[in-house]
Amino acid sequence: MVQPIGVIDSGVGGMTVAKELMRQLPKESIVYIGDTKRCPYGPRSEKEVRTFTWEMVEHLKQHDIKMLVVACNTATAFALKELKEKLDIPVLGVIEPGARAAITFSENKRIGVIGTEGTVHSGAYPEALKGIDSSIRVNSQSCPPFVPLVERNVLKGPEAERVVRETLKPLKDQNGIDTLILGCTHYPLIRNVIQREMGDHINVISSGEETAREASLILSYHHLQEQGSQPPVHKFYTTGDFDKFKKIADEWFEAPLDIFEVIELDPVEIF
Ligand code: I24
Ligand code: DGL
Repeated sequence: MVQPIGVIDSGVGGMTVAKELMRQLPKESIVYIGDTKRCPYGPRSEKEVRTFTWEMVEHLKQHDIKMLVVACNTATAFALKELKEKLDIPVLGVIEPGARAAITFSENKRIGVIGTEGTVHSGAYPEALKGIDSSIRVNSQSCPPFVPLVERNVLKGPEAERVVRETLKPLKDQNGIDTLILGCTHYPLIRNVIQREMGDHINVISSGEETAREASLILSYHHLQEQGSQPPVHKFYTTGDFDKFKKIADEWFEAPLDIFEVIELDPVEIF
């Protein structure tokens, strides 16, 4: 039986991670849940994010997944540790791969992180970075206007440039970083604008690419890679509006996906 990789996200942003997984692991099947009904997670409390994340995980239990990828930075920041503890399959978030890559790239050991309020306030990136190398200095900044900007499809041009310039001004003024982690699923879509604003001397790291690389390593380590000659089957589930979800997926993947469905998540009690 083919076992898929489970991918969960607060909405459609995790499709940036799913696309990278499909590119780097073309034989693997994916089952994706986007909680678009309750998106965004960025401004929500830790308890809410943990609860919603567990609800998606409970739903995935029907799909016999062999590995879980938490594609949402905010969900990773608040729930990864407990998911790893309580699930008996490999669980990968988007924070550690991005942190590891940033440390490899940085020459001066000063790293910037941008993300949602939840991700930045959780301190998960500095924790991951310092856990790998305690001498790293981290400047973090939340960028609340970026998710709504991308979701209005403003990905370039004067408005995008203005919002990015104004939001990143404090981080830029502090100076000194040589590497910037895009700690949110949506930011790769405005990567060029961010890169131009920060300058050519800054390495910009997008966690999605790095996460897919690590997913591949984990699968080989556990001998879980798909060997078969069957084409993969990708299933995409949303808790929200079917047409809006499908439209974004069709545009983003530029290839028809196999199954789209609206699902309801059952409530779970967390402690
Ligand atoms: N990109 C994102 N979210 C949106 C959007 C977008 N609308 C245009 N683009 N809307 O995230 C979110 C709100 N919806 C989602 C579905 O349910 C109801 C609410 C980033 C997407 C990353 C794959 C711009 C856009 C697009 C297609 C591909 C990429 C992209 F339409 F940036
Ligand atoms: N997926 C979220 C993240 O990467 C961004 C959107 C949201 O706030 O839910 O943090």
